[in-house]
Amino acid sequence: MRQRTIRDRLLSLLVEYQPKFVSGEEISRQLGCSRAAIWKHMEELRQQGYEIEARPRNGYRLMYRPDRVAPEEINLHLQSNKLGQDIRYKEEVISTQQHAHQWAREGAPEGALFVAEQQTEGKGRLGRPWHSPPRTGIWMSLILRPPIPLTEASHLTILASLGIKQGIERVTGLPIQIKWPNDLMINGKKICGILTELRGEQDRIHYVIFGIGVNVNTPVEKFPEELRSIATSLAIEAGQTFHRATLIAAILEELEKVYEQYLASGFGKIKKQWEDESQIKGKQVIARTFQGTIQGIAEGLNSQGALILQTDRGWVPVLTADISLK
Ligand code: BTX
Repeated sequence: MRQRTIRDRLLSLLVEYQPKFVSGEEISRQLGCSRAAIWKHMEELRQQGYEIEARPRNGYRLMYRPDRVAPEEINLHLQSNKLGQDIRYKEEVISTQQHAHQWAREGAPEGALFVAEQQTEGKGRLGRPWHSPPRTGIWMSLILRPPIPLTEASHLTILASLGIKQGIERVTGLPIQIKWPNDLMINGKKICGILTELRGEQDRIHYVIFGIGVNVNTPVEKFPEELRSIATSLAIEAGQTFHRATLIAAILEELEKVYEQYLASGFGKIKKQWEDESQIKGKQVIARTFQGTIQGIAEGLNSQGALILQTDRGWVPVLTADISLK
């Protein structure tokens, strides 16, 4: 398990006592460090936008807590074994995927997470852009090192969509639909996209990076015109905003459960659960693939994670495509 830093523990104490004061003496005692060290960490928190009132006789009290997805905020909520135990954070990046790839090449541990407040060139599949405005969504990349062959890589997007769905539902209570292979939707509009990228050889995956983008508190006017009919956010759908760090923690915890289940017992149960939750069986599907368009009735997933369509020409497995329901 991750060692919590002094700053993590200081923030956690201030949050725990909020709206009351906590004395400098108590902080020193609990954190096991000097008043001077505490003062330094208080100043760092203030620079990050936390408002902390200091009164000579009462101590310190948290007046305002900015909505940030920094590690110390995520750590306040996260109870996982591996996922998110090592977090890197930046205010603004081109794409969190870039940073995660570099980190993975340098040996990032399984479960390492790169998260940013804003992406200037967030990317979707096939080089498509992913709109990632500042401080309204979750833009993060998670590194895993599953001991599976490349041929089973399709399992990963399936299990990611299940885990992320469950994490978002746990916090928001909103009903999320899964759209194969990599989108989560509410009322037919996209709230989350998952980009799975990996490096490996035939019989071994070196690492997988799940790029996860969730529109959390994005108001309608922050979506560009062309996305308004196809995209939505959790806040728009629920009529309330959500604490993004809490959501990240829930997503990581639920994803970890599904991933551990996968490593322990294979794809079978996950496939079944995905089929039940996606409600895709029996639906008329149009799948746009590199080879052309395929129309058929969805039968579910095969053991590889491909979507099976019953077409005029018989069963066709579709490994990657953009699909729409007829
Ligand atoms: P995708 O190719 O399935 O979806 C991209 C398409 O979705 C775009 O062409 C556009 O039509 C639409 N779109 C763009 N931005 C949004 C948005 N914010 N909400 C809803 N729809 C949108 C999906 O690819 C995978 C996206 C992964 C994004 C994450 S964010 C963290 C990580 N870093 C990074 O650069 N990408 C991933």
